[in-house]
Amino acid sequence: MSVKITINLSHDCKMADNYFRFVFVLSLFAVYLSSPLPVVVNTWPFTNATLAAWNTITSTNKTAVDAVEAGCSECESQRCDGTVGWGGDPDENGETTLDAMIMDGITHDVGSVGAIRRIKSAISVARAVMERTTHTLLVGDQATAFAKQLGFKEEDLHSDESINLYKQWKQKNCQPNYWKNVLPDPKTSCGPYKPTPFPPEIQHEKLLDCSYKGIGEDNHDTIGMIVVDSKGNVAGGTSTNGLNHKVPGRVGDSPVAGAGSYVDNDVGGAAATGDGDVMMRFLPSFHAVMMMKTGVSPCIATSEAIRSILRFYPDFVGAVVAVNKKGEHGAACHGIPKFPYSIRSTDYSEVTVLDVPCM
Ligand code: SD4
Repeated sequence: MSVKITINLSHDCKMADNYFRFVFVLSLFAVYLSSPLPVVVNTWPFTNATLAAWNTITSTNKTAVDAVEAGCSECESQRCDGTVGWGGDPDENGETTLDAMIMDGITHDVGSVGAIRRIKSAISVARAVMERTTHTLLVGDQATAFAKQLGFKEEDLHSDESINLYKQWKQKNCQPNYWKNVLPDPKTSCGPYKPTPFPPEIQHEKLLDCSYKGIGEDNHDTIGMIVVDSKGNVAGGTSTNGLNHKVPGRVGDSPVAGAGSYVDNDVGGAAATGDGDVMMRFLPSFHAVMMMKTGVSPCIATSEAIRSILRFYPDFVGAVVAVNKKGEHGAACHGIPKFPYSIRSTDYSEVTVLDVPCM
């Protein structure tokens, strides 16, 4: 059983770093000279997923990849927050499609699926892409065909919730949506749309429009998970149904290596959640891991990854969580009051939720 404790952390990286050092030193005195490994860290208070990954990584002969798959699968079957797994966040046709990825730090291999249709276990199909092909990313109906070929069950991903969400959205004239520079005016009307014939001088300004809609505290809840096993091997992964009312065919950041998640077996790993259309332009997970490679703490590394996005998108909403090979962890976020992430390690004897105040 998982017991959820919430600890509020200071946003100041130095204070947070000192806090973790304090926990670490205490654990040295209280227990013995042990490492905090293995460690499981994931976005949001998805504590059952953390526990499933922990139970896997502490079982005999299980790998960090096994643990990431088990943790993300748990969220997919629980349909965490309605934003992971089947039956949530329908697209403009009322269909739920799934994005997922898994990355193995030992081989630096990645498997992903984008906008996969009618298959519930997206993270396991992503793993199959990694282990049964030399590709990295399969999308849409062809990802479904790949999954079926390997024995995954084709199923309807609609739920009562997704059907109602879709109906309400249609009743509100398809508001909000993600269109711009089209007619009829997407701020008041449904499609089908045609491109606006705007003059070239305003084209540049219009194309820089970055006011994305429909993203809030309850609409960006991808599970992103990093596991470091007791030998220091790292794996990472993500799973999500993306954004409510997305344009059909849209693939977010979550299945993109370096954006949704990234691991380097010499360093550690990171995972992101939030406005994926913006995040995939910056590869924040890759950024955080590369920062950690220079020796900075996960807290500073994630803050820098978020800061680089804010230079261009000051209203950006999202978060990055990271953990290094020593088991030190941290997160940074923007656009929401706080970002909770879940952890289990030998330092945290129960699954614990840490709250980071956002920049
Ligand atoms: C995406 N990053 O598809 C995801 C959104 C998210 O739950 O976090 N959704 O853009």
